Amino acid sequence: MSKHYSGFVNIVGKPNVGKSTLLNAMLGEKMSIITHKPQTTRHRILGILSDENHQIIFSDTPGVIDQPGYKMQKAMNDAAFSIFEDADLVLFVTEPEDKYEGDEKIIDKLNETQAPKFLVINKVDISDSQTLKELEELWMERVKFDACIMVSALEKAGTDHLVNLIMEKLPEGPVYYPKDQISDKSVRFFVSEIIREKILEIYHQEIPYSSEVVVTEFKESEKNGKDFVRIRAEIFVMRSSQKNIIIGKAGSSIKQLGILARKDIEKFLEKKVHLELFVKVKEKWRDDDRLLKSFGYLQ
Ligand SMILES: Nc1nc2c(ncn2[C@@H]2O[C@H](COP(=O)(O)OP(=O)(O)OP(=O)(O)O)[C@@H](O)[C@H]2O)c(=O)[nH]1
Ligand SMILES: [Mg+2]
Repeated sequence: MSKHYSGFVNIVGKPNVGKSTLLNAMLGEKMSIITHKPQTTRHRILGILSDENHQIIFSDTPGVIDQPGYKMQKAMNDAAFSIFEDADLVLFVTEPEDKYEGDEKIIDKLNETQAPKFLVINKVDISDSQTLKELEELWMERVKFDACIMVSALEKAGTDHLVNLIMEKLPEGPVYYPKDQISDKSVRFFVSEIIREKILEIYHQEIPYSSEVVVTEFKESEKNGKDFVRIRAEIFVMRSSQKNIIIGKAGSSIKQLGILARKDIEKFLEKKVHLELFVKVKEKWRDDDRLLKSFGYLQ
């Protein structure tokens, strides 16, 4: 019998450095949503990469925030820091624009963790070798990384090499998940994430950060011999003024949101989709334990 190697590889770093883009590049699948806005990822999401003798269980996590402002951000930070507890390998992601500030806590955590750790410098496509070298030196002085790898997650440059290095570091271990499983999250979760990604893209300022999406109905149906999925989702916002913005003049904005989200959901499900969106006001959802629980932020 040949040996089996497996482990939990946890991706951590500040918001917007490209953690989710990197996860998707390594998996070759769009698993995590990506936008140009910080704090896109809100939950810990597992992405599983298996071959015959290996299983890597990646965790994408929310970007680490120095000063969380409300309970949801606190829960996001807890999710980010929780990854140090069960890691077989930590990938710390940074990029040339990620200014070195407010990083003491994460540096302490990195130095405390017993697991091997890689420094991943992302976005090399928009930098030069001098800057990258300085960045590497700055980080290598502060944390005992086992390796430094330069990548462009966007262009998938260096990401296969990174996967190979990870495989070499994996301990011998069991098959944690069925080999054909690629995530721990449900289809409904990914559908709500796609809608949230479009909210981040279309709306400005505080709107995306005040919104949460819940899929309340997901039904596979058939019409005229064709399969389709009927999806109903609710968008929670904090104020009725925000509800008006989400809906837009004569419903124009929510219509655009529905079209963009439906297209991507259809791509994801490889089926026709009928999508209905509803907007609800829940004033303090970001600080409400019960709602945060029902949205999956708290246990
Ligand atoms: N030029 C360039 N841009 C990148 C690269 N990787 C990611 N980006 C961009 O950086 C932005 C943030 O990417 P994300 O993957 O959402 O970053 P994240 O670290 O997951 O962010 P949070 O979820 O908010 O913590 C997006 O606009 C990406 O397209 C890269 O290698 N090169
Ligand atoms: Mg992310």
